[in-house]
Amino acid sequence: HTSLPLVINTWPFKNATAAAWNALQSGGSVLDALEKGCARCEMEQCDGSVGYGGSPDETGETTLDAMIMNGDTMEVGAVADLRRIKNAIGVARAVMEHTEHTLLVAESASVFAENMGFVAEDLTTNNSVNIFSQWLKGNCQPNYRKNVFPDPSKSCGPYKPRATVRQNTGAQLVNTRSHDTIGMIVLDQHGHLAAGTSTNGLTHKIPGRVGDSPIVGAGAYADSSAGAASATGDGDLMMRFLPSYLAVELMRAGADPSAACKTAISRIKRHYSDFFGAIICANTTGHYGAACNKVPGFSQFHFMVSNSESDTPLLKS
Ligand code: SD4
Repeated sequence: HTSLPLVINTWPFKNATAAAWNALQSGGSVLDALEKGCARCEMEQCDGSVGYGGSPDETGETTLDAMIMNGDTMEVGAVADLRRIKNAIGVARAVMEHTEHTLLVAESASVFAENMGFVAEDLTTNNSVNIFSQWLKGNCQPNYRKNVFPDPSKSCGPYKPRATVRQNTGAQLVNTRSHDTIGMIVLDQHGHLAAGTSTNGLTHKIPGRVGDSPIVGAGAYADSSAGAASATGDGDLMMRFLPSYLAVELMRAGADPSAACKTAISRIKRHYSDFFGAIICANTTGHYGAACNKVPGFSQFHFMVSNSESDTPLLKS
């Protein structure tokens, strides 16, 4: 396909696309490009939902999730609930390249990162402090608890389980301003594929909550013999369906990227018709597509594309 190489990423995070593209142009691998692209968003705090200073949890702390996957070797490195380290995608890559493991979490992931030379620093900013204090003033709404007492609408906890039949309450509380991950796919001229994500997750999440982004097959998946995909949106729901894995398997079976993306989203809609989420897909020839459901505040989901057909990243929807 003549339009190779290809970089695509979720949301209008144009500088991330450009950073990945430039890394490829200067001879970097697809992994280098993916890391540079996502790191760019971590530094810029894209939309407040990637990197430090965004999405404070119930205690006011920002924690990060990230993943990188090599579609040639199927190696993966991921971190979840990472604390005090800004460069989550870098730590994910270190997990992939300097350990036999796939996923490191929480405090232990931070210790690993520090030992690997990453700088530990506070991820709190005035922005995250403000989001947190507004939420406390608003009686901790939205609140992600269910079947607990005291009633989450009246109190900021602590909560205890209520002895009732557990109900599926769906995803009513999620709002998009708290909810934009960078998910990226990079494909080079030789057909090497990589996919990855970086996010600060969900605002006001319960400490310890990990979303779809660092989970293989959920937040992203890459297989250089089939294609790659990456998802964004309500990770608590989306990760139950492994949408990125599903989309890649559909492309392997011959679906074009748009159809694969659409089916992966439809699978989730069967159970959660109002869920918010989107997915980007690319196959091994550089064709790409996307699909979404209920992007709050927007009529469509936007993503970025760079390939040899254009010098600058293009906004698509
Ligand atoms: C999460 N999926 O942690 C991430 C957030 C996100 O667009 O993608 N927002 O649930």
